[in-house]
This record gives sequence, structure tokens and C-alpha cells, in this order.
Amino acid sequence: MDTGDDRVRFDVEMAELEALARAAGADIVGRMVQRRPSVDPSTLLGSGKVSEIADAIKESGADAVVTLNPLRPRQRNALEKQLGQDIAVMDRSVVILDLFAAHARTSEGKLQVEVAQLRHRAANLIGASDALSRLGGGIGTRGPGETKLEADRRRIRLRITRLEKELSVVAKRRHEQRRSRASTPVIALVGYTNAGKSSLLNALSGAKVFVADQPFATLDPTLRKVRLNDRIYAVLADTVGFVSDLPKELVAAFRATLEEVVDASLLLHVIDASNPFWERQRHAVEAVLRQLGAGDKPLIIAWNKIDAAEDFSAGVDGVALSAKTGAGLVKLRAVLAAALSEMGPAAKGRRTSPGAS
Ligand SMILES: Nc1nc2c(ncn2[C@@H]2O[C@H](COP(=O)(O)OP(=O)(O)OP(=O)(O)O)[C@@H](O)[C@H]2O)c(=O)[nH]1
Ligand SMILES: [Mg+2]
Repeated sequence: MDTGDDRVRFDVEMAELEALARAAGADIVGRMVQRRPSVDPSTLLGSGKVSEIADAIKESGADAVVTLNPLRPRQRNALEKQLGQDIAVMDRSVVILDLFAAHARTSEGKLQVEVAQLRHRAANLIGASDALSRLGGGIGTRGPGETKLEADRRRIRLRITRLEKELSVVAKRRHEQRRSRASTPVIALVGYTNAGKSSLLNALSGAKVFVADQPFATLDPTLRKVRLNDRIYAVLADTVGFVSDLPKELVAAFRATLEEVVDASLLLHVIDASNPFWERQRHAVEAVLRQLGAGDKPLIIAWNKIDAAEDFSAGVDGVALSAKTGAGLVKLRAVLAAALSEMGPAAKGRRTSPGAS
């Protein structure tokens, strides 16, 4: 095994986790690494490492611990018990859910995040209840907390059902809107978070969509009509960015928003060519596209940030450009127009009808 590669990958994943936590509002006061041949199934970390963390918490006054590895409910409970109940223990998925909750602006976005958080909580409750019922089984009675857990679970399920009903109303409205602009083909911008999708939308359309050097600046979809040449117009759809291992609850909750992607005539995959790990990011995006059932859609690659990329050569596929300096945008418009005219009327006729999923 190439441990050098592993270390680089680990450093990248840690840096990304820190960026996610910071964007969710956290201050990072320290980091710790444990190298183990295998993960402890009950606490994730070895007991020596846990007491090291407890010391670091005392010293820094931290009130939360974030793990890069996914935490099972049982592991999280054990860690919280050992570190003290006022220390929140969470994994990367929870950080991403928090970040989405902090950034959601529209009522639809907020509803979607709440559904994702509830689903996540329900999954964690099930784990906790398993532990309790095992305890209960041991002494021949039902676990003392079990009834409450069942009630909690029921309450969560009811709330999810209610929220999903509200969301389906919003989704229907969105569907109507889509139908009303069915004569203009839609190009969906997809890409890893922070790749420059919103910047490219702004550069192509003159819009002033929020752009920031932070993950998940965009959560709610934005649509802008752009002129590609004197005959061809398209609607550009800017949506939420992807990351590797996007929590499955989030993908499910954002399915309606991501319908723009599934429904689009053409995908424009924006890759940050200045990022040394663009290849890994590209694969993560392609994995989410497959997860959404959009893996076979016509796709053009926009190699963005070439102003900041050293020695960049795009090769044959895609267009090298910079949303910042405007380099390559003339070529991009021409390539998009050509792709749409090649599709002919099919480019406009790909809208799904209501009821079809
Ligand atoms: N140097 C350089 N920076 C760029 C370019 N395009 C975008 N950026 C910067 O990259 C950062 C992210 O840009 P956004 O447009 O917000 O990226 P996004 O893909 O929409 O990101 P999310 O919505 O957070 O997923 C910002 O700091 C931009 O200023 C470019 O062509 N060159
Ligand atoms: Mg954006």
C-alpha cells in the first residue's frame, strides 16, 4: 500500500472537514490523529486517545468533537459518556447537515434540511433503542427508556410526513414553472462545492448570485436565462454543490431541488482546475450524478480557475476557462450552443411530465 498517497488523502479530507466545520460556524481549537490498524467498534477511538481528547477539551474549553470517520450511534453515545454530556460529539455528516441548516434561505431549502436532520435523528434513535432493548432483555423487562424512544420515533415520523407533504406542494409549483418555460432548454451547472458554479453563472448571465470561498455557499437553486448566440438561448440552473460522501439523507431531501439536474437537457460540470485534487472531486461528482440517475446525461466539462492553475492543459474534453477573468467564455458559449443544436428539438423536449418521476 502506498502510505504516502494515503497520507495526502487523509490531509485533504481533514482540511475539507475543517472547512466544512468552519463554514457551519465552528472555531477549530485543535486536531488529533489516531493511527490504528482497525477501528474500535464500541468507541471508535482507543481509550488512551479518548483521555487525551478529554485533556485537550479541558485545556481549550472546546464544547464539541468532530470525527472524520462516520460514527455509529453506539460509538457516539459511548464517546459522549466518556467526554461528558455537555460535549457534543458528531461526525462529518452531522457537520454537513448543520452547515446546510445554517445556509438554507428559502422555505423549501429549510424544509428540506429539516427533513434530512429528522431522518438522521430517527436513524440514531433506532441505534440507541437497540442498545436499551438489549439491556432490557438482560434483566427480563423492557428497557426503561424504550417507551419514550418509541414515542420520539413516532413523533419524528409524523413530523417528517407533514414536512414532506408541504414539500410536495412546493415541488408541484416548481414543476408548473418548469413546464411554463419548457420551450427553452435547461443547462444545469453541477460540480464539487466551491468549484465556481455560481461565479460561472454570474459571468455568463450578468447575474449577481452569492459567491463565497466556502463550501455550500449555494443551497437554493437559481435559474437565469442566457444568450449563447444570436439564435440560441438557454436557462442556466445553479444548484447545490456536491462533496464526497454526501449524507444520503441530504441527497434524498434535496431530490426535488436536484430535479433541475435530472431534468436538464445538458449538464455543465464545473471543475476547479486549480485544485490539486480535482480528480477526486470529479469522481465524487460523477458518483452523485449516478446516484441521482443522471449519470448518462449529455455533459460538457468546464475547467474553471485556469487563471490560478499552474501548467494546466485540459486535453480534448471540455473547455478551459476562468469565471474570474472571463477567459474561455466565448468558446464555452459556442460549445454549449453547438451541443444544444446538435440535440435539435430533443434539447427542449426533455421535461418530464407531472406525475412522471
Ligand atoms: N481564481 C479564481 N477563483 C475563482 C474562479 N471562479 C470562482 N472562483 C472563486 O472560487 C470560490 C467559490 O466560487 P463559487 O462561485 O461560490 O463556487 P460554487 O461552485 O458556486 O460553490 P458552492 O455554491 O459553495 O458549492 C470564490 O471565492 C470565487 O471567487 C476563477 O475562475 N478563478
Ligand atoms: Mg454556488
